[in-house]
Amino acid sequence: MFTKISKLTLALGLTFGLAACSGGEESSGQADSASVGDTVDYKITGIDPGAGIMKATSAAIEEYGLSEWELVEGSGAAMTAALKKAYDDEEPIIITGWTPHWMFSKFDLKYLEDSKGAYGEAEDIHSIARNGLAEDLPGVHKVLDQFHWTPDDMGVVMSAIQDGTSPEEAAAAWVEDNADKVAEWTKNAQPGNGEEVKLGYVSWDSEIASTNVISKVLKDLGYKVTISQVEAGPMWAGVADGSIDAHVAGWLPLTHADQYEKYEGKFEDLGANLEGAKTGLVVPKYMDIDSIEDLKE
Ligand code: PBE
Repeated sequence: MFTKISKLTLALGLTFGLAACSGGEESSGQADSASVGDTVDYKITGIDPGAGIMKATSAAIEEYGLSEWELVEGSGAAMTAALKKAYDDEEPIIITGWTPHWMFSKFDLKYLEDSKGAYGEAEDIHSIARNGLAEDLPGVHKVLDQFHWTPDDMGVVMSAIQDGTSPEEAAAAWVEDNADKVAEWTKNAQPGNGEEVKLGYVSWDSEIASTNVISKVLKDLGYKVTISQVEAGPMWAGVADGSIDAHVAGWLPLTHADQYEKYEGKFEDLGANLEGAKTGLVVPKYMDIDSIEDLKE
């Protein structure tokens, strides 16, 4: 539908020349008759309901006065599948997106400008440990504390997984190729002797990558690591009640602000393991909108 409209607009533009373009800026994309909302059924393709980005998006819908819009729940995997399908057909789609994510290297995408700051400024991803981990497993605590990498590093692992490598293998390959970085994380860390370590994570592509990497590093150091896939709420609750030793998926200051406040004092924030993350509404570059405000039209 979108493609047809584009072609029609283009044809009209060619036939009638500038006279047809009353607005002056009209080029291709949404014709006057179809608003962005019409082209996507007023739907924003979301992910799992527990994700911070879902809450931020509900708030954005309020703040920008997008009352006719619906945020559709799903999962990270369902969202990227919908994105791929739309992209292949050059159809419009609006998703809840984030960086680092492999989707930005697979597809030409853009964030919609967020003039009201509904998605905050840049986010960092923090490592979060249960209270008492430093005393019980000082070596693990030290590695988590020293774990620090870049969006590009994470991108390498994420892309490998997306291309079909298993998360364990992709993590192992990255660890092997980045011995210098790993050596910094494990510097002065007490090796393990089969002690059990339980890490929690949510199946967001970024966190599948980071959790598998840190798990591999701890295993290589001699610990017996189990990684458990959980929802966002239970991940934070698990660290707070001690049933999970740590997670490396704390998006702050905004995305997980609720969980952070809820359990403050019941976990140890080991600081950022990655800087320069971001969340927001994301669309393919071929769509003729630039800002969240444009969804009102
Ligand atoms: N995310 C990816 C998560 C954090 C990691 C942005 C989808 C969220 O809670 O929204």
